[in-house]
Amino acid sequence: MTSHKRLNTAQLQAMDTAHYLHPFTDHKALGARGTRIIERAEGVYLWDSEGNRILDGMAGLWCVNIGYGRSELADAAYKQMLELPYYNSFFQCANPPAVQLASAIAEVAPAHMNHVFFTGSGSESNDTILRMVRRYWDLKGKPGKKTVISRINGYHGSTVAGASLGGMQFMHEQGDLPIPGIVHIPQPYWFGEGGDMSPDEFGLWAARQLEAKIQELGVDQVAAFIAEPIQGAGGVIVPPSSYWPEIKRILAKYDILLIVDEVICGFGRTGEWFGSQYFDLKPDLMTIAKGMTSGYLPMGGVIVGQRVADTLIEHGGEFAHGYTYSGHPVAAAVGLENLRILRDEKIVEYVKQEAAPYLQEKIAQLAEHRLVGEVRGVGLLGAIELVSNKQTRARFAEKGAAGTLCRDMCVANGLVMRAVGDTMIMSPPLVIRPEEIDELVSKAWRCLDLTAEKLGV
Ligand code: PXG
Repeated sequence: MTSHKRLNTAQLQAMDTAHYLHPFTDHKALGARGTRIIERAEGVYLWDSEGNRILDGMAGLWCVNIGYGRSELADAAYKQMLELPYYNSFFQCANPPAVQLASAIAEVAPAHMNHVFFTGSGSESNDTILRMVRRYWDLKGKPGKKTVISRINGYHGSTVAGASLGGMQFMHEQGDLPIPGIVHIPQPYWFGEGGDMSPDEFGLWAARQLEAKIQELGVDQVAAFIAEPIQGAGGVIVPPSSYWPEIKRILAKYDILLIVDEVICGFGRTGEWFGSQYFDLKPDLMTIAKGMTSGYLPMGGVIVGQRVADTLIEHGGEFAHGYTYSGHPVAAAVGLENLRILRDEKIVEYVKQEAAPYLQEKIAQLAEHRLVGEVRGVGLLGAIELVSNKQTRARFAEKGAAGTLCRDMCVANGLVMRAVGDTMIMSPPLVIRPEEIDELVSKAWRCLDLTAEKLGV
């Protein structure tokens, strides 16, 4: 067996092409081009196998909240592996880090949310939630309430339940999805779909699609509504300010459970511990993963509010669900240390008071660029919409071409920004410093210039 350290880029790329099937990848195209090998990272920077330094404007995949290279997390994992590398949480057992992590999460979660079910990822968490809300309504004597309402272009993972809850058409097409009992309503994406309405008019219209769907299905059929506070993978879609208050009104009127998918917005991204706090939501269940361990080890979970937890606990009987790695002691020890760092170093406060206002002020200036139709964001999430006409919000003829071009320009110039169609998105580590934000924004401006030149506009 050869250590990867001794292999050069070409050797790694050849082995990769021969053996490695990547997520969400066209392997024919990748084989022709070759993978970029990321070798190490520190703070907000990555280094590839050719020695290029790249500012990571995506915090990995929206997850490395405390930044790279924190040896405290490595030490926590090392110590825990020596003491207890694995034991399960089935059969009346628990391990100290998992118990302490559940308690530490309950401390930062909204006041009425005091229980955690551990999983290995965001997708597994949403699978858990689908099972849990159906169990809840069964226990409540309303077994007809099985349908979950979700949103077109929401993202809730890639397992069968996760992808069904999500509203990504290209995923549904490949898997005969969604599974029965999951339906989708329009998203609150004013820039793309708001037409002649004002953002607030459109926000109300989009929220009222929920009421229309509940009435169409019949309230006796509807178990829950699931949504991200701000859609991440869909293109950093910040709903108009009229949207969430109207959704809250509708959920209360029909007594429908609210599932808030906090996989991206959780653990400080918006400048609050959770996106639910940013929008003043009172979820019955929250999906968590990513920033829970800052991505240093895989772990996810479901934070369960009082109403559902009380019913599950007080009714008794087994909830027949769980994973081998639910409450994994090493992942939990890393999660606990990650929470300690977020809290002791006041990183969430830093986002709210310094980093987010600075980033939002700087990226707002990109709206002056001739290629940019809108810039929006909350906390350390940002989106830049590329258009062919600033006034009409018209796109370029070939959908996604400008975004892909801009993304490639960014990587070539030492910046990771993702493209969702023709929307450039960012989600840097929460610890990004002001001078690193300056670097991010000046590189973004330069890459917009290069993209415009290439497009001939
Ligand atoms: N919910 C949300 C809101 C997510 O963003 C998941 C659930 C699923 O988590 P796991 O851990 O199962 O991947 C996610 C994941 C992208 C991208 O291209 C985003 C995610 C995953 C992969 C790619 O932006 N988010």
